[in-house]
Amino acid sequence: MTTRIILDCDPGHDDAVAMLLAHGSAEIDLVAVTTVYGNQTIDKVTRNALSVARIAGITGVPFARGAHRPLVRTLETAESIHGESGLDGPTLPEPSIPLDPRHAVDLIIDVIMENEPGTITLVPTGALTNIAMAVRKEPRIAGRVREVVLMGGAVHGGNWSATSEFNIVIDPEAAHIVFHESWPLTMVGLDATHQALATPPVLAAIEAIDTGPSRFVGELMDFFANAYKDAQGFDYPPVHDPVAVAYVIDPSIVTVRKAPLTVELTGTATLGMTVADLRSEAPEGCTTQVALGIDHGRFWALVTDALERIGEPEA
Ligand code: PIR
Ligand code: CA
Repeated sequence: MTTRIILDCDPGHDDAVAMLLAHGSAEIDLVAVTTVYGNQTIDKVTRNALSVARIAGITGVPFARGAHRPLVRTLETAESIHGESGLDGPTLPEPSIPLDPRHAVDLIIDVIMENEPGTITLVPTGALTNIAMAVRKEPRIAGRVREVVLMGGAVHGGNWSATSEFNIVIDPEAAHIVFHESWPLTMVGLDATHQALATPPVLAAIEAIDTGPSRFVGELMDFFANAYKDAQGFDYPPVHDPVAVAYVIDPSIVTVRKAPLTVELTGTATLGMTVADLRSEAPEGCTTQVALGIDHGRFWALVTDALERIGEPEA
């Protein structure tokens, strides 16, 4: 049984790895890729998504451009981490597939409404603007998606402020909409993704695959490692977004706990903080859960397996 997913992303070094993992996994059927501003502007991340598609040999999958700014707040990008292009490091090829003419919001709605209920998993790895807009435009999608597995938030701490994670804090109103919908939702936040470190043995295993896509990941990780060292003092960079994809492939790789979740919208020092109520067992009917850790070895084995399966795509 494969799981059909829509990847809604802002590539982004770790988004690129998430796309490669989804494409290379035998357990996943990547049915659409949509983009959202975030790590860089919408034009840049959309072009990056198409360049990654070429490197990975992804064809026959619609790619659509989405929101260019948050619902309420002003646009903020993560150039300090992802560079001027949003995917600094490797040389990016010209895209070889066209963009779908639809807005990402419409592609998301169309895919969910055209497929059997309970078959499409949404995997957002950027700001939640497109997802929030989609469920407001077509509320029936809430009852039709299998689940939402998103990278964002944190139970403890943040990376864009003391309390808040980037994907959530740049559009907290969108996150609030998504967190309070009726669909099952798994928040794969920093508590889990800060364990997904690209350590030297991991990088050696990726390098040993010795294909175009594996060398691309190596070049991405070189830049990402330096940026993370300079900006946040990490010895090795956390590769956030593929953890959400890994959870879809094999939930046993991620430790999760059911808990009511919400997003801080009015805090003066805590805007965009995700609040998980872990005081006691989740109440009956709780549809949200939070990731608290990963199995590092099995997570990276999924990534290297996917790169092996992708092999050397035709140029
Ligand atoms: C990563 C990101 C943004 C800022 C930093 N400092 C690091 C991006 C990643 O693409 C990921 O989806 C999420 N946002 C992690 O916060
Ligand atoms: Ca991202």
